[in-house]
Amino acid sequence: MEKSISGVKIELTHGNIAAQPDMTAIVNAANAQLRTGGGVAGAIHKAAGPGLEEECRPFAPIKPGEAVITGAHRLPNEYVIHCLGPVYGQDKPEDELLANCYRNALRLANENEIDSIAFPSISSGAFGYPLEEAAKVALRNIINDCDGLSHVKLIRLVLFSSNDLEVYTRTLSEMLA
Ligand code: AR6
Repeated sequence: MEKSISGVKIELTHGNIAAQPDMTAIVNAANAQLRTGGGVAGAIHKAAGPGLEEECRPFAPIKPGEAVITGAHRLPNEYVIHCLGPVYGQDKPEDELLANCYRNALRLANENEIDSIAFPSISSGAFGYPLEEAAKVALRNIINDCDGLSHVKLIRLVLFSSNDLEVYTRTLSEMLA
């Protein structure tokens, strides 16, 4: 699915965040220590190689909602933006902290004159955020921020399962209806 909002294209696709060679930046669903892990963080660090953890070290630890930017090392992108999502039921208010991830990542992308950025569904894996709620927060904040983006022209959400893609597609259609 594709939609254009204030000149910014929003794309929803099924795939692996670590295999998006046409995107300038990809977003990591990080841990506070900015180390490798499971899910998205594991896939990104594995593909990037050990230089990514090394570059991340001085920035750690980060707090829920925060984002930091690094190079992409062996990944086919220029940048990785690392966001720490909230652990559902623990870091509160969850919706504000999750919103801050998307907003801070887009701010960093725009400040670094990045034209295209791919996000995973932050917090909806190991951190337990219910997918439908996570999709609403992600899409609402991305849509709201499109107006203020002077450099970002393409925002892609890379969903790991066909069910996740379906939920995001339905949520975006309802929001724009
Ligand atoms: N590409 C795109 N999406 C993926 C991929 C992938 N390669 N792998 C998983 N997903 P998660 P979180 C989906 O757990 O909830 C890590 O261990 C997944 O199905 O990666 O923010 C870190 O070290 C889910 O929908 O991130 C942290 O400790 C979504 O991406 C912790 O997990 C997010 O799942 C972060 O937890």
